[in-house]
Amino acid sequence: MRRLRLGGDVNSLTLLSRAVSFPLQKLSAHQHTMASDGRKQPPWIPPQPRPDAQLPRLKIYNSLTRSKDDFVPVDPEGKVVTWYACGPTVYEDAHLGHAKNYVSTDIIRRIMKDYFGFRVKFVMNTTDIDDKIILQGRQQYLLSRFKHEHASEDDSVSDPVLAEGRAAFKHYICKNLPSLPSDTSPETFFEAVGKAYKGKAGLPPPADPATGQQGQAATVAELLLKVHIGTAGSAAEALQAPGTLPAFFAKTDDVLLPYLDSLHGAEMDSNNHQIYLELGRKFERRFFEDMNALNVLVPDQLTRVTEYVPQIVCFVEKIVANGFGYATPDGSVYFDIDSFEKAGHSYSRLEPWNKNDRALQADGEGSLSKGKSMKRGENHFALWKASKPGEPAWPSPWGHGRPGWHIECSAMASEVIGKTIDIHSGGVDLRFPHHDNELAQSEAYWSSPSCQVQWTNYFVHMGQLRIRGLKMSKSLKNYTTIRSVLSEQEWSARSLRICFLLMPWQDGIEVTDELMKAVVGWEGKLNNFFLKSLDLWKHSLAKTSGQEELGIADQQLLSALEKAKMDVDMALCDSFNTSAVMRILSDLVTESNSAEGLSNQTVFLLARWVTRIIAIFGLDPEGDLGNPDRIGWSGLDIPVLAKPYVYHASQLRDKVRTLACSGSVDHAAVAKLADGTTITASSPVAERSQPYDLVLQQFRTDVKALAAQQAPAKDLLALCDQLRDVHLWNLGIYLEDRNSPQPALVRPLDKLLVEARAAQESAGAAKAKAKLEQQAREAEAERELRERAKIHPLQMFKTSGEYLEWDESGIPTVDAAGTVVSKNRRKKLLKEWEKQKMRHEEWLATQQAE
Ligand SMILES: *[C@@H]1O[C@H](CO)[C@@H](O)[C@H](O)[C@H]1NC(C)=O
Ligand SMILES: *[C@@H]1O[C@H](CO)[C@@H](O)[C@H](O)[C@H]1NC(C)=O
Ligand SMILES: *[C@@H]1O[C@H](CO)[C@@H](O)[C@H](O)[C@H]1NC(C)=O
Ligand SMILES: CC(=O)N[C@H]1CO[C@H](CO)[C@@H](O)[C@@H]1O
Repeated sequence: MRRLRLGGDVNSLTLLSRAVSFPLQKLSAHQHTMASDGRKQPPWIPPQPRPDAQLPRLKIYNSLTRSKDDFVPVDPEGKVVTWYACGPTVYEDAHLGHAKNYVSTDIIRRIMKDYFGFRVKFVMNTTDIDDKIILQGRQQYLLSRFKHEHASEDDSVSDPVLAEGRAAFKHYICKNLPSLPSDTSPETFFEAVGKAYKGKAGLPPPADPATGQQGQAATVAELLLKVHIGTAGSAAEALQAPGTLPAFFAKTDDVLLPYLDSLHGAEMDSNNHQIYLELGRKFERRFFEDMNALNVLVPDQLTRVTEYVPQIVCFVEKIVANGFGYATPDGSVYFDIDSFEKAGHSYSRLEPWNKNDRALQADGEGSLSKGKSMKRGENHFALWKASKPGEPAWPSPWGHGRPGWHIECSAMASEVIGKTIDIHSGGVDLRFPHHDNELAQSEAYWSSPSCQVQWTNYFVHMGQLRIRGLKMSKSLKNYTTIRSVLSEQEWSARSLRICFLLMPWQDGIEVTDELMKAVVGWEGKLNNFFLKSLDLWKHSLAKTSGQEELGIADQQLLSALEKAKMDVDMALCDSFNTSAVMRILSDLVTESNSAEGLSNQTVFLLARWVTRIIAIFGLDPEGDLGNPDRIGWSGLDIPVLAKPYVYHASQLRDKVRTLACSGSVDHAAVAKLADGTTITASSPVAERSQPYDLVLQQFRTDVKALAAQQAPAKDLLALCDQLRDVHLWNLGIYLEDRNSPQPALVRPLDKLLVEARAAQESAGAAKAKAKLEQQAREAEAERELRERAKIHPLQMFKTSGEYLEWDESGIPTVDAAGTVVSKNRRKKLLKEWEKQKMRHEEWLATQQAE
C-alpha cells in the first residue's frame, strides 16, 4: 500500500534526506549489483510464452532486474494480464505527488489495454487501517470531543480551555523543540526561540536541486524545524490573545491533537473500529473523486485491508508454519529474515544496497511501533502487530492485534490474483522495504522446498514529483492537494497528464518553468491542429464531396504518417516511452501544418490517428476508441449556452470587417447589417447566456452608432478588434481571424493564446518603455546643448586642458603635448568653433528677448 513516509520524527528526516540525495538516475550505478553482503542475486526467470501466443514485442523496465525485460504474461494465451497496484492510505486528500503516481500508472495501464490489446485485470486496494489512520482517526475524534465538551454560548475561551491549551503547548515544544528551556511559556516563546535556534528561524529557501544534493538534508531538517516553530508560535500567540473560541482553536489545533492523544488515546475502545472506518471511507471516496477528475480509470477490483483481516491472519499462520515467522510473547508476529535466507531465498531483491538501512526499516514498521520490541533480529519486520491499549484490534491466534503494513498487499494480492502476479506497481519510495518485504513474505507463503515461486514477474515503479528537489510532504506543510490544484486553473487534468507524458514515467520530475512551457506549447499546438481539422470537417461535410485527387503533398504526408505509426509502436514497445511518442505527434502536426494543398481526406486521416493515440493516453475524457471518426478532444468548442450569441456576433463582425476593408465604406449597408442581426434563440435569455447576449447587443448598438456617424473604416475595424480582444476574450472566447473569405474561427481561449498575448503585451510594454527612455535621452542631450550654448566661443577650447596656446579668437594653435596644431586639425576645430558661435549668438538672442 502506498503511504507517505514522512512523519515529524527523526526517522522521517533521514528518509527524506535519502530520498533527496539519492535520485533515481543514480540507481543505474547499482544495476546488477550483488547484495551488500556479497551474495549473488537470484536469477529472474522469465515466463515462458506458448509458441503460438501472439505477443507484441513489448519490453518493460523491471525494477526486479533493473533492466528492460521482454514482457510475457503468465496467461498461456498471452492475453490476460494481472496487475496489482498499491493504492493510497486513505487518511488525507491526495496531493500532486499522488497524482503523478496514479496518472503515470493509468497511462501505462491504458497503453497495455488499448494499444497492446491485453485484457488487464487491475486490482487496487486501499489501506484503510494503519498507524497513520489510527493516529489521525483517534486524534481527530479526541479533539472534536474536547471541542464539544467545551463549547460555549458566547464563543468565549474559558479558563479550563486555556489551561489545556497551555499544557498542550508545553507538550508540543518538549517533543519537537528540545533545545528550548523546559520552562518556556507562550510569553517567553519567541525570545527563547531567537536564542536557541539563532539564524534558523528565518530560513533560506531550499538550495537549487541541480547543485549539491548533500546540502539538501540540512535544509529538510531546517524546514521541519521551521514548521514546528510556526505551529508552536501560532499557539503561543493564541494563548496570549485568545479571541473567540473558533479563532483560538484554529491556532491551537495542531498542538492539541497530539496532546489530547497522549492523555486519552489509550482509553479508546479497541473493538470500536467505526471512527477509523469512517475516516477511511471518507478519504477513499474523495480519492476516487480526484482520480475521476484526473481521468484515471477505476480499478477492476478494489480491496480494503479491513475487509481481509481473516485472510491476512491465515496468511501469517502459513508463513509461521513454513518456518519463516515467529510470534513473540507480547502477541506480535515477525518475519524471520535469517531463516528465510538460510533456506536459500534472497531478501531485498529490489534494493539490495539498502538491505541494512535501519532507518528505512524502522520507518516501514510505522509510527506507533517505536520503542522496545521483542523481535529476535533487528531487521525482522512485523507481520502482525499486537495492539496496545487504545489501538483498534482484531482477534487472532496471537491475541488482539492488527495487520503489519507489508502483509496486507501480499495477502490481498495472493487472495485475488494467486501465486504469481504479472505486474506489481507503486511509487519508487515503495521499493524498499515495502515491496521487498512483500516479496519475501509471499515467497515464504507460496514456496515449498520443492518449488520456488517467483511471486511477481514485473515490478513497475513510478518516479516521484519533486518541488525544488523535495518530495511533497504533509509534515513540511508543503503540499498541494489535487483538488486545490485543479480548482485554481494553474493546471488542468489534461495539462498535468501532458506533463507526466513528456517525462519518462520511471524518473523523478521536477516541475520547472521550462517544463510548464513545454506543456502549454504541446497542448496549444494540438488544440490548433484539432480546431483546424474539425473546421475543415464541418465545412467539407456541407458539400457533397467527390473523390479527391492525391497530390505530392498528400503522398508525402501519408508516408510521414506511416513512419510515425511505426515509430510510435517502437517507442511504446520500448517500455512505454511516451516522451518519444509526444515528440512524434508534435513533429507530425508540424509537418501537416507546413504542407500546402493537402486534400481534406489526408487531414482527416491524420487527425483521426492523432485522436486515437491521445485517447489511448487518457488525454480525452470524452474519448471513444470505438468511434473511428472522432477528431479532437473535449473542450474544443465554446459553451452551448454561448453559441447562438457568439456566432451571431462573429458573423456580423466578419461582414462589417469585409465592408470596412472594401475601400469606401457603405454606411447604409453597415447599419442594415446590424439591424438584420436578430436572434431567434429562446427568449427570455437564459441566465447563463446573458453575458454573451449582452456582448452581442452592445456590439450591434456600437456598429449602428458608428454607421450613423459615417465613421471612417479604421473606427469600425477598431470596434471589431475590441469585440475580439476585450469583450469575448474576457468571456474565454477567441475569434481567430483568417484570410477572407473564410469566417473567423470561433474557439475557446487556451493557455497558449493567453501566454502569446501576455508576451505580446510585455513586448509592447518593453517597446513603450524603450521609447520613453529614448525620449528622455534626447531631452537630456537637448539640455546639454543648451547648457553648452552659454559658453562664449572664445572660451570653448580653453577649459579642457587639451591645449596650451590659442589665437585671438580662441582657436587652439598648440596642443597639450606642445605640438603645433596641423592645418587639417585646425579646419575641424574651426568648424566646431563656428557652430558654437552660432549657437551662442542664438542663446544671447533668447536671453535678450526675455
Ligand atoms: C515549501 O516550503 C518552502 C519553505 O517554506 C517554500 O520555500 C516552498 O516554496 C514551499 N513549496 C511549496 C510547493 O509550497
Ligand atoms: C474540402 O474542404 C473544403 C473546406 O472545408 C471544402 O470547401 C471542400 O469542398 C472540401 N473538398 C472536398 C472534395 O470535399
Ligand atoms: C525515449 O526515446 C527517446 C527518443 O528515441 C530517447 O532519447 C530516450 O532515451 C528514450 N527514453 C527512455 C527512458 O528510454
Ligand atoms: C473482501 C474485500 O476486501 N474486498 C473487496 C475487494 O474488492 C472486491 C471487488 O470490488 C470486493 O468484492 C471485495 O469485497
